[in-house]
Amino acid sequence: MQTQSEAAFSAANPHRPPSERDDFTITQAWDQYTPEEHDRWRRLFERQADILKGRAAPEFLAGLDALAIAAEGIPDFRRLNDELGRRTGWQIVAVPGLVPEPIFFEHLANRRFPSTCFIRSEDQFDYIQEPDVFHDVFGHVPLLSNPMFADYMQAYGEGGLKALRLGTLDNLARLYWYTVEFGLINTPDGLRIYGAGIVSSEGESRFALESPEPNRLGFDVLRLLRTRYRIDDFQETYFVIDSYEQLFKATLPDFTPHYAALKTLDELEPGAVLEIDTIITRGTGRVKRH
Ligand code: HBI
Ligand code: FE
Repeated sequence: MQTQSEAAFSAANPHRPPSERDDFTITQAWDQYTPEEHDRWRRLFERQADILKGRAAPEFLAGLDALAIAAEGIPDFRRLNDELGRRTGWQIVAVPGLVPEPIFFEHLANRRFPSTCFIRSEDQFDYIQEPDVFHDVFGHVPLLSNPMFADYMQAYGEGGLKALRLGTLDNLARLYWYTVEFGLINTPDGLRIYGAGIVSSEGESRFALESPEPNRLGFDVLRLLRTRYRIDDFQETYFVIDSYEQLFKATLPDFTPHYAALKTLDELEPGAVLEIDTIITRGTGRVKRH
């Protein structure tokens, strides 16, 4: 009986049924993209590039430039990998979609970022639930060119393999969610966005920095491990780091004491605010829009 990911994999690769040893990678087949697909990438890119001026973290914008990820079309992973490999040793491997956690962590722990290579359809232009090549390459890849963030991502992968063994994956997934996907960073010019889920979303790029609704709280690794998240709406709380080094250092200690502490602490709802929190902005609460 095939799992959902294996079924998706077989559908994307009829010529290559997965085996249990398979790492779920496929070929990007860059020359098979259609002009319409490249054009959709261009429109997504130009819209975000405009919104992110003054909103995205400088290291994110520097990564776009360093890797020459630009409007003209869906990047060729082979070309991206030359530059990315030179800078931080990371490589992008193409996968058909979400891959099983053990595979995902195994890739990250070996400096391989599993990126989808399909692009969303026109009717998904403004929102797509699962990652597509725009979310993965525009959202995640630029910061992989930043050495400190690159180290964090590998450490996260290694932590994930440990969490799988300890059965604490749900907690660790929250660390990824509130940093890699929806993280904010303090800069001398104010709060900026580095999370891939925000930078690849038109609405959330504005909301995360400017809306009075969400809480914005100081990063604290145990606090993140306790806090549930929503996958179907903008975040009710954003966590703010002071540097990527702070992120990396948070992953250095063994998490066993954190996992032990979690057994004595309540899990927290996404919108919770605690006395002990470093409150940057206390939100007015998420207005339910749909
Ligand atoms: N697979 N391709 C891909 N991309 C992801 O972001 C991803 C995944 N599998 C699992 C997963 N993310 C999450 O469960 C992580 O928190 C582990
Ligand atoms: Fe993502």
